[in-house]
Amino acid sequence: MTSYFDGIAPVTYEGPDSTSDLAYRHYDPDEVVMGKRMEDHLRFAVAWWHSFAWPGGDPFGGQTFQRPWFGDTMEHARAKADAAFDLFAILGQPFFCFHDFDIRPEGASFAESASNLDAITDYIGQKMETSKTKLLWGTANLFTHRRFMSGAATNPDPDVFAYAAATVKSCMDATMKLGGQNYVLWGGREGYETLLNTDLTREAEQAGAFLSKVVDYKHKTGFKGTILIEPKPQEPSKHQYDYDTATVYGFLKRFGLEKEVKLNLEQGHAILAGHSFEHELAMAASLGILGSIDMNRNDYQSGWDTDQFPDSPREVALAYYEVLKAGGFTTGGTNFDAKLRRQSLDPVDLVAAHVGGMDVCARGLKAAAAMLSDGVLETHRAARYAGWDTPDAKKMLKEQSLAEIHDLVVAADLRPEPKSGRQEILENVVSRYI
Ligand code: XLS
Ligand code: NI
Ligand code: NI
Repeated sequence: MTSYFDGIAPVTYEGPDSTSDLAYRHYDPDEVVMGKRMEDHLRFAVAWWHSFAWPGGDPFGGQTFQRPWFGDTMEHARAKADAAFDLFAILGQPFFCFHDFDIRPEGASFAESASNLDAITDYIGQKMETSKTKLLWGTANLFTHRRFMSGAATNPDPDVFAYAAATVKSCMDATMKLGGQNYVLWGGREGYETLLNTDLTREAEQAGAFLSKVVDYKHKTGFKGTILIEPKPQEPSKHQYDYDTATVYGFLKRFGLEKEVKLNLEQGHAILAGHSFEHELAMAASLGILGSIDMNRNDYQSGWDTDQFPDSPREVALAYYEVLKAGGFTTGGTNFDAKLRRQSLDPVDLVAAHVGGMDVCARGLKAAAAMLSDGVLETHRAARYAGWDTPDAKKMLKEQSLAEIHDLVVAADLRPEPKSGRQEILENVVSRYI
C-alpha cells in the first residue's frame, strides 16, 4: 500500500441501514441475483483516466487536484499505478480500464512511447498477479495530442492514419498482455468541425478500412476479447461519425463488420444524442451488438459530457433491465467513465464517488431483476402485441401483398379500435420496484 489512502479501510457491505459514508448499502458482491453473484452481473471497473490522470481543470481554470503521482516520468507512472491498485483493493473492484495516455508518459517518438507502454504494462502486470482486479478493456487515446486534432483514422493526412494504426496495434498488444476482456475504440476526433473542408466519403472509407484492420489483427493474434465501438454524437468534434447505436450499426453493415464489433454504450452519450440510455441499450440488444457500458451521467442542464457518477436508481434500473433482458454481460461490464467534481480534492472523495455509484447500480440491478423475474412489464408487452401471434397476422406480414391486404380489409369491413397503452400504470409499476 502507498500512504495516499491512509486511514481508509476496505469498503464492506453493511446493509441498507448503515449511515457510513463509505459502506455498501446495496452492493453485496456475493448476493445472488437471478442465479448469478452480483459482482459477476455488474462487473464494475474503475477508469484510470478520470480517477488518476484527470487534473480537475475546466475551461476557466486549470488543475485543482494535487496528486503525488502527477508528472511525466516513469517514476510518476509507477506511483500512479500503485495508488490505482490501492483504490481497487479498497473498493474490491473486479476490473479497471485504461488508455495508453493515462498509464505511460508520452515519449519524444513513437518508439519511446511504445517502450514506455511496454515498461508500465510489465509493472501493472506484476501488480495484477497479487490483485483480484482484472482488465475490462484497454484503448488508445487518439484525441488528446495535437497530431490528432483533425482525426485519427479519418485524418486527411495518411501519416496520421498510420500513426493511429500503429498506436492501436501497440494498445491491443498491451491489452492482450494484461488479459483484457475487450478492446474499445472511441472516436472523439473521428468527425468534423466544418463540412466546408471535409470529404465525408473518403473519411468513412478510411474509418471502415481502419476498423477492418483492427478486426483482422484481432483474428491474427487470436485475441479472444470483444472489439467495441463507443458511440457519441459530438464533443470534442462538432459532429462525430459514431453518432449513436443505429448510426454505428449502419457503418458496421456497410463494411461487413456487424458480426465482429459490438458497442460500449455510455449513459451520457445517449443523452447527448437525444436518446434515453435504455433506448440505446434496447436498440443495441435488438441488433445483436450490445457489449459493455460506461455508466456515467451528464448534467441535464448543461448539455455536455460532465461524466458524473450515477445517482438515479430509476435510470440505472431501466438500463440494467435492458442488459438483463438481453442475457446480461458476457465480456462486457460497468465502467465508471466518471470523474469527481473539481472541488472534490481528497482521497476520500475518490473512494466515496465509486462507492455511491456502485451502490446505485446494485440497487438498480436488483430492481431490474425483480421486474424481469416477476414479468410485470413483459406480460403487458406480450399482451399488447398478441394479435401478431395469430396465423392470419403472420401470413399478412410474410406473404400478402398490399393489394391482397386491401381486399381483406374491404371484405371483412375492418374497423380497428384504439387500445390504451397503459403508460402511467406501467410507470407506477416501475416506481413500485425502485
Ligand atoms: C469520452 C469517452 C471516453 C471513452 C474512452 O467521452 O467516454 O472516455 O470512454 O476513450
Ligand atoms: Ni464520454
Ligand atoms: Ni466513455
